[in-house]
Amino acid sequence: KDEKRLNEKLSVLSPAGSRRVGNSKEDIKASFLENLFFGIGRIPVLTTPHDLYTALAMTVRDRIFQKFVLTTETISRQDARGVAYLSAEYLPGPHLANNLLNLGITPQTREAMEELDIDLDELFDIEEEPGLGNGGLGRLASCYLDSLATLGIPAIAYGIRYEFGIFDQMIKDGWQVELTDKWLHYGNPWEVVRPETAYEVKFGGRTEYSKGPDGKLSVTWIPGSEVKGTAYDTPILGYQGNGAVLRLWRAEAIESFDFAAFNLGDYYRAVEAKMISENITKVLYPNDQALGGKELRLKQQYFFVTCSLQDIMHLHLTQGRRIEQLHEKFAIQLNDTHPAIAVAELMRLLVDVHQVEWEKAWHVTQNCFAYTNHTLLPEALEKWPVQLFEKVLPRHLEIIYEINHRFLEELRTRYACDDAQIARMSIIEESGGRYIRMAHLATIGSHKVNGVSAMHSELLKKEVLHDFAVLSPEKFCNITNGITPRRFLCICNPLLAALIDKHVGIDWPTNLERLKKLEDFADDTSFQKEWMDIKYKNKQNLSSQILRQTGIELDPAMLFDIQAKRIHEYKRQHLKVLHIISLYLRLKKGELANFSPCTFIFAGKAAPGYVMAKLIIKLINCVAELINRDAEVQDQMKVIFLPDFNVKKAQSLYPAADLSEQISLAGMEASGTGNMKFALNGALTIGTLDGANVEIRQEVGEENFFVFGHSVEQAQAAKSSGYHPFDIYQQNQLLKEVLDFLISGALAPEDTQLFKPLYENLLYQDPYMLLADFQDYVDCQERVYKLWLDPGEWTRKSILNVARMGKFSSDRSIKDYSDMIWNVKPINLM
Ligand code: KOT
Repeated sequence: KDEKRLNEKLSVLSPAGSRRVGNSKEDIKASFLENLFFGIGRIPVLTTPHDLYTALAMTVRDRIFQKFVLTTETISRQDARGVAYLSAEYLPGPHLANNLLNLGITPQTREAMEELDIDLDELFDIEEEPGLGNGGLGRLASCYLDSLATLGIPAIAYGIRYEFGIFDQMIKDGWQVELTDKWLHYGNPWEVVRPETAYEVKFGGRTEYSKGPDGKLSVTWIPGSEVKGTAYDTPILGYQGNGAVLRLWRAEAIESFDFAAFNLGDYYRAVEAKMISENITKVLYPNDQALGGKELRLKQQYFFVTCSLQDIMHLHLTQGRRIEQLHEKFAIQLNDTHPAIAVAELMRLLVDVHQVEWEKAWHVTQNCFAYTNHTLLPEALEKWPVQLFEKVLPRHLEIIYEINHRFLEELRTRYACDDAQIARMSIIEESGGRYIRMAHLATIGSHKVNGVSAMHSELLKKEVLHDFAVLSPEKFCNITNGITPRRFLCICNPLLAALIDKHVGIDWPTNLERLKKLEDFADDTSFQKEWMDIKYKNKQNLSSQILRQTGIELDPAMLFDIQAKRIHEYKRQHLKVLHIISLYLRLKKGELANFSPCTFIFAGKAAPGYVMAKLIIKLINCVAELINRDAEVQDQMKVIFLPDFNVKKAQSLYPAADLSEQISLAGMEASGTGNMKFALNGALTIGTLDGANVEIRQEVGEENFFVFGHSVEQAQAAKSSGYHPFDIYQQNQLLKEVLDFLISGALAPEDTQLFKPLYENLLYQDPYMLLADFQDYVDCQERVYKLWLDPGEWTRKSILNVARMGKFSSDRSIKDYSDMIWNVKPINLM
């Protein structure tokens, strides 16, 4: 009955007749052909594969828009409170398969294509994904947008439409080579440009103060330059219903032509102005977690923040509300400090533009914003040199000084803080150059601050934001990360999803706790058999992909041991390498008793300027080359570096993993989300007590998780009592052999010194304590190999892992944000 009512409403709201957007095989086929002809001017015999992909994308898009009309109408009619998510990065992954799933039309679309002799999977393969992020943080934003849409919470996600996203990674002679990303090369059928939704953005210049007729002092910002931000909307459909919007801003020249310059005959200068404006959204900065004071990066941040805030205010005011009520209608989430300038910008817009009194404006600001921290790594905490900041955003510097002045005054008078504490808490860092600490600005300007796993949130309060947490404990909370089970199970692992459907019913994708029911089948041998068969098929799939890409043949019967994530020393890919070398050396000496044939797969990008991370990639490839060519160990081990890790590749890695490597030094990985994706697809985890590993282990049961390594406390104790990696090297015979092997010439005969920097770093500094955890890791792996010899028991644990992953649905995370931070509720479509 409800469905009928909704459909009636839809037919009133959307002008198109129902035929065009019907969901039967015939309807889909007809509108596909129509889009092919009228949308891109092709007939079936004269098409490229890309034409076919585009026509199908348009066909799907029509259906999405039809649903969207309803969501938009309902939000505005119910005058609902909503969320604005501000993030400099998103990694949505390929849209086509996701949208088909969410519309519930995958089977009939596949049939419609089959009737036209088109393989739907080949169309999936054609899609270029938007690589508008570096890794975990950007993918989290996209999982959250999926859940916001699915739960029916009014939401807009704001970000930057980078023309070039994260670089494509190639491997040449074992080294990473970066190529420019071309995601927009063939056009983007999923976005709609909104030229009428555009805002002006000022940079540089100076401020002027004047007294108005009422005697009040007012400030004018006279900019040095100006650009325009135009909205590009991508509809994000939730599972079976609602929608949300991803609104990305592109920088353009205010006037596409500088006529003043042109009239003077300087045509090139006129066009130059346009080029300079467009530079702002040209490229995503690929550095994860360490950025110097790059002026363009600051401009990017301010650019997307001001467009987003102006848009939020515009939406608010056009609903006939007062600007002082902004916080009653919008919760604005800051995804790390990249958008933290929003605190100063909202104050500027309220005070300078809308003439709201400072105290009132501050109340609105603090109640709008909440801030999520994603890292404790000191080099990742954003700070801007005051000088640079003043050059780009002179008015904002004044506002930040005022915010800071009032805040420090309060510390002195209300909390009687001493000078040392005041210096620690100030937004301005004064020791060794003056910097603006963005985490402090975000914390002071927000009503809530959260970490992304239980452990990380505790460490945040104990370390980076300790003083703030002591003064305002109620401000701090934890929201453990989650992942969307739609993309990371339904789509990437259809065989497993179908098996689960059969045994627990079909509503688990939106109620992930339902997976608990799988516990009933953990000991059922025929169920185990089906489970193992699916894993085997997924490993076959991955193997043929790897064969195509690298020319290396794999045996799906081997244990697939995978580490896929950004390459970073703290994530310790090189610890895995040391382990592989130890196995190889022992195998060669005939000393390895308990071993199960293993395929080790690595995937991940290194920041282009991160020399050590790039050397680690080279090391992996040298080890791979040596081992894969050694006939003696052929049946025992293989090592693969799968190039160009992205969301699409990730989707075929997770379902094929037997073992998931989550081996960062404890205290370093804020949460991790790959750990959740692997476990949800039936991999067992070997991991340290770091980030969300702790909670995963708690959920799946200690006996179903391979834990090793120093705890945070142990690591900190070891460091403060003087950590001497060289002593460990000398005392551990196996470790010594492995490390010496790095510089023995066996790996790089043409340059024996190649890995010396890595070698020396480990022997004399070892900041991420690989040596301290090495032996425990090796021992723990032996337990892994022992269990592998008992497939029934392994499979039982694999089933229990999946059964107990309910907590890690991003739907749960978003419900937590909604209750604890945003105070928002789903809309009612009826
Ligand atoms: C990058 C630059 C500055 C500050 C933070 C980052 C950052 C953090 N980028 N990605 N992260 C990761 O975020 C994920 C989602 O919360 C976490 O799971 C992961 O542990 C972070 O490393």
